[in-house]
Amino acid sequence: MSFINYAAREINCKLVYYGPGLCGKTTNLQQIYSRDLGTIRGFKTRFHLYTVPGQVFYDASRKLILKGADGVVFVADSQVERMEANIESLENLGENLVEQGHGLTTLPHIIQYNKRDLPNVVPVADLQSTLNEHNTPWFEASAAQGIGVFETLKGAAKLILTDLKNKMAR
Ligand SMILES: Nc1nc2c(ncn2[C@@H]2O[C@H](COP(=O)(O)OP(=O)(O)O)[C@@H](O)[C@H]2O)c(=O)[nH]1
Ligand SMILES: [Mg+2]
Repeated sequence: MSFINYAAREINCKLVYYGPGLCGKTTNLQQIYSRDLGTIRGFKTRFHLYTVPGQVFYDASRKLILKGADGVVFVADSQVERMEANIESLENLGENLVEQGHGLTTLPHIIQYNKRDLPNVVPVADLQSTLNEHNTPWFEASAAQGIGVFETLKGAAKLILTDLKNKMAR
């Protein structure tokens, strides 16, 4: 549901960072802030970044923040002991998207495997088979060190813009 400002020749996209509590969503955003990432058909594209609260009981807030999203970055916490929380959060994302007439198959989304710098992390191949059912683009990151943060953002932007071009072409 991107907002197109014809006067300013600007397209505004909403990108939501989703994931369990303490996985590093806010850290990603702190490294970035709001970014312009290229043009499409002469329109400058501007990305507005949001993050949801991870704790289970904040589901109403998550639903509100997800509304009108053009894309989602699912930030997974790579630590072994957070796998359960990752799975739960990903399921929650799927459910909330379905409620909004979407699904992980129709909304551009990518996965970031964060905290790769820690010693107790799950191998990427295992994360892939557990969390990446739709075989969507994924990136490894250590957001606290700024590693993989922009690659993730650019990957998400690319998916969103491709999706938008397809919609504009219809
Ligand atoms: N070691 C490590 N810690 C991280 C990384 N990313 C975030 N953190 C830390 O994890 C904690 C939670 O991060 P935060 O961004 O607040 O998580 P949020 O709840 O998803 O917003 C903070 O102490 C961060 O510094 C990372 O890549 N590696
Ligand atoms: Mg946060």
